Amino acid sequence: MREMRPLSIFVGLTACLLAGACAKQDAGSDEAGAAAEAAADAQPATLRAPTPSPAGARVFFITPADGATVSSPIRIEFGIEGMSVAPAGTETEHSGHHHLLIDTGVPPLDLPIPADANHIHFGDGSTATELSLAPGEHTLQLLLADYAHFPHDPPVMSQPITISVE
Ligand SMILES: [Cu+2]
Repeated sequence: MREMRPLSIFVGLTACLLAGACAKQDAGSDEAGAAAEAAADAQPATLRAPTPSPAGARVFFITPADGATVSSPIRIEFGIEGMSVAPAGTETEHSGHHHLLIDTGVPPLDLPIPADANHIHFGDGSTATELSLAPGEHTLQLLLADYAHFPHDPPVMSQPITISVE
């Protein structure tokens, strides 16, 4: 994945900024904390306005089907309606790129989607992949995000599906 390294730096930077803000608030008195909170409410410096998604936009699994029994490598195809797929870094209206959530819940929707073994980015704009998973039950879910890996508002995500890997 080409965008992996810059994304890691970006996520790291965001985490630092957030951690810094938290540390500052923890160190201060209650009054200082309240003031910091008020300031954060007035001017959310480290957060940005979410990218809107159009009404009715959705992503879904074309394959596999929910409840399917499959064998590795598993062919996974992502469907999208009401929006288009654009590579990460390309800001066009009503677009985003796919993220596959594997055996994990939905991440915080006001932050960039993490990049790790449970959160796979398809920043090249691809709409299918082959995945090797250990035998057993696994959950999969799709979550679309904008050019900067932030989920849209409202978020565009599939229902989680459960597959059984032989
Ligand atoms: Cu992404």
